[in-house]
Amino acid sequence: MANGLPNDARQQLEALYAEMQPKSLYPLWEVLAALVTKQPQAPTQAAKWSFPEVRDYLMRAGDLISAHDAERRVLILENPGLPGTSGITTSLYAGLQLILPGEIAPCHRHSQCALRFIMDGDGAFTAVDGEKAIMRPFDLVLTPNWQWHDHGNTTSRPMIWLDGLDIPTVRHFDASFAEKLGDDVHPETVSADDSMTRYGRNLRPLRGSKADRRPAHQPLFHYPYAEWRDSLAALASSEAPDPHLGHALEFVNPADGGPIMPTIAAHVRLLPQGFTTRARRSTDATVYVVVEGHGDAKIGDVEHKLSQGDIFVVPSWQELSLTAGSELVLFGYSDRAAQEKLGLYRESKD
Ligand code: 1HN
Repeated sequence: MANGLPNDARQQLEALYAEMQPKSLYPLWEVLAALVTKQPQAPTQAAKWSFPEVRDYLMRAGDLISAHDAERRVLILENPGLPGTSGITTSLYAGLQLILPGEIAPCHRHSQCALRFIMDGDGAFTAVDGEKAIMRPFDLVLTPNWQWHDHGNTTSRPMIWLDGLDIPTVRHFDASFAEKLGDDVHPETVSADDSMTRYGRNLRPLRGSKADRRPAHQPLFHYPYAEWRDSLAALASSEAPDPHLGHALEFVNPADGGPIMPTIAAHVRLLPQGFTTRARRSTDATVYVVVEGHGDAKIGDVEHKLSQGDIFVVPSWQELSLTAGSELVLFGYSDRAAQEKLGLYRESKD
């Protein structure tokens, strides 16, 4: 804002603004400080959802609309600071999806990439390009962008998972494409979990060979709980936790050792009972799931009680300190993958 101007000049400027406005012209000097802030000024608010509460609403929706009619039966976790955007942060989306026994969520593909983090139920599948991943509690399953995907539940129990997508990021770039396969289910191309044996064991089929099925940049799409939990446990029994993170492991794309997808990074952490992390902030607003245990999250100046199943979001550049009331295990995802490529990512630690 150009302050301290004589009244006369101010009046003439206002007249100039009024004359320019119909031509879609505006003075930068009136808005510069709000455009280029000294530090992030996120509209995103810290927020928390309780899984049992969302589950009840989701089951009620399940009585009223089928997965087929809904295409995807999902309750969006919209950030209270971002009304009308369907975003949980300014770049990411989160929702809880229900698929009932016998249902199919029909096959489609889109520019948005997605992760699924399994919250409830055991044994339903996501198929990616015709390869089923059998989903077990707290597994991480990816749907990289533009890959065909359908979900099906052949078990006798409802299946609920968290969907994390880069919807607001794709909207930001006006780069959204989507199409339906037409058939509900993609033809099965290989047996279930085939990619894990080809690409998930520090091996890959020789490049260009017939066995090299998956896209080279995104070969693996299933990270089972049994594996990541075991690694976290081994880490926790071998050394002291990092003061700011606890014991933390990032999920990586075996093609390049980088984040799981071009726009989204994901990790898990374990805090021993009684441990409190030192405050840390970062530019990647992060969505967390409480996988095991209970505790507290201090976000900025506000304390939030954490129970198993809670989903909570920490806005960009707000300090986070976690306390484990019992051994606490968290899953988290953020847009750090995109920010690092753009040279924007920063963090600071107390
Ligand atoms: C989508 O394709 C899925 O495939 C879930 O399960 C949520 C939200 C917006 C756009 C596409 C899915 C979605 C979505």
